Amino acid sequence: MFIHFGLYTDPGGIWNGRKIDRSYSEWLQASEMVPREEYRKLAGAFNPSNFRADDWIREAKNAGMRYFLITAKHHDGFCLWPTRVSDYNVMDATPFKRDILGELAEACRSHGVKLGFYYSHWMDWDGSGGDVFYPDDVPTKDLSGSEFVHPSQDEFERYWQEKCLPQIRELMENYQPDFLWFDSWGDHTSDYVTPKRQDELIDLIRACDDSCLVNSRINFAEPSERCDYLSMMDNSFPDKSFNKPWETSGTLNHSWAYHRLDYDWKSTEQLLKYLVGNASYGGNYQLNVGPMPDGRFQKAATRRLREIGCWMDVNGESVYGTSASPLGAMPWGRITVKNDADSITYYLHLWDVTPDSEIVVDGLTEGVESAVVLESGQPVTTSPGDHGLRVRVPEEVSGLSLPVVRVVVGQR
Ligand code: JFZ
Repeated sequence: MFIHFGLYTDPGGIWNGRKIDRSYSEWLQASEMVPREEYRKLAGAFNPSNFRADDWIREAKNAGMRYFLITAKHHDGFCLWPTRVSDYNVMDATPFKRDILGELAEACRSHGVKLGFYYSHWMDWDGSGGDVFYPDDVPTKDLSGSEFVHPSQDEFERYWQEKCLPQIRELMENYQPDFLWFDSWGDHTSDYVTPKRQDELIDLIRACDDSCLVNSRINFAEPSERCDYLSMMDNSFPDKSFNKPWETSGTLNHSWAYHRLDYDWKSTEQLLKYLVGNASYGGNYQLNVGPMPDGRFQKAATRRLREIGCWMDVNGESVYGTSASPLGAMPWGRITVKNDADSITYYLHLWDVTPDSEIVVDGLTEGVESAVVLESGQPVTTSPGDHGLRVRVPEEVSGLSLPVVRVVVGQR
């Protein structure tokens, strides 16, 4: 579970009574070029009275999720923990005065869910020297002397040494995260997040805890070889495997943070296909929620999480601990694989099949020991074919959503 939560949550994509231009509500400050002093006033209203860390982590676990990450600091520079490095944080600047990251870290530990932090290491719009963003249609000449001018190398270096690195050390020492998720995109990240700075950041993290994982969006275009896992672009689902663990971060609707006018909710079936599709190429799926200003999840979010959880309750083994299928995608669906000492288990994810018809698993020629529908335990008839295994799709699958057939073959 990925969470976007911060000062941008209250406005929820509306500013001065108008829907903001950018579709990501967390981009309010840049989208509307809100002067910093004005934007900072949002801290005075940040008070999620119904925030219960345990409820968030319980929903994640109930959905079958095994790890959790939250926006410790997003592009606006506001921090969800009582950092000593900047008073622009939940304890010093808001009436809420609680350590949101600390409460979530505790809840993750008590529920056995892995913990990670999103940290905007490149963009920081609080004036401390991080890089800035302004709408493409604003001529730079009108920006001279404004808050929206890219920082000089000296200004960025001051931000890097006096805010970014010290805060990463704080997050590591205070909360012992299992992984960090840095954010960048596009080419000009390298203007600031140079190979030298990537090394500096990774050195610090390794020195604090060499088991803490770092993602490739430390510099999306030119990630250090030392990064541990690959982060795809938002909501992009590759049709191939990679030589490193990888993940796609995706939204339930469109915006990452809560947006009052974002009704573009994806169907539970589509979300499950993204999860299984990535698993069939050896990748993870980080599904995002943008909680409401009072801290609760929207019903549309909770409903999808719980429906995904119901499917995972009966079919979870076809995702957890599986690896990419060497057989690739099939016209009728996807395959995930689990290798054991003496057998290989193929999970056939039946997406586009006709009940009581035959499908072929191209390339699967080993002898079958067993084949059953995971959810019902119904035996499935198979026979070796010219190009692969012929599988008789039972009539009864019509009553199942995204049914999975488990086929066990003996190791040669
Ligand atoms: C980035 C963030 O900007 C966004 O707010 C969210 O946190 C997401 C997970 O990561 O998303 C972006 C932003 C810009 C581009 C791509 C992803 N872009 O311009 O290509």
